[in-house]
Amino acid sequence: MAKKLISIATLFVLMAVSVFSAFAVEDETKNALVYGDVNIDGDITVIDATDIQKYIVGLEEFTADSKSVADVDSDGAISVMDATSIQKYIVGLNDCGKVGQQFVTE
Ligand SMILES: [Ca+2]
Ligand SMILES: [Ca+2]
Repeated sequence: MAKKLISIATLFVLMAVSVFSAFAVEDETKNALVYGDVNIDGDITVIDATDIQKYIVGLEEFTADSKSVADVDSDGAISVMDATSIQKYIVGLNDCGKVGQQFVTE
């Protein structure tokens, strides 16, 4: 009887661990997208601002994820204003829209 209880307890622990891991993976995916990090390399740099300028003139293709985090002023369009907001963020100015905020897909 005691043996049976132990194996049931072990089963619950294993279930709890796998549920926890599933949540951990989900969180990691959500953390990956940040407004302004257009090339999704984990940093907001002048390269991201440049990528937006290239996108505007047709030199760069954006993935759906990149498009989601590129419109940092939330006006519905990816424009030079968004690139400017990223540049402001880099030099520490205010009025940089949602740059640096986490993008949540809900
Ligand atoms: Ca980046
Ligand atoms: Ca915009």
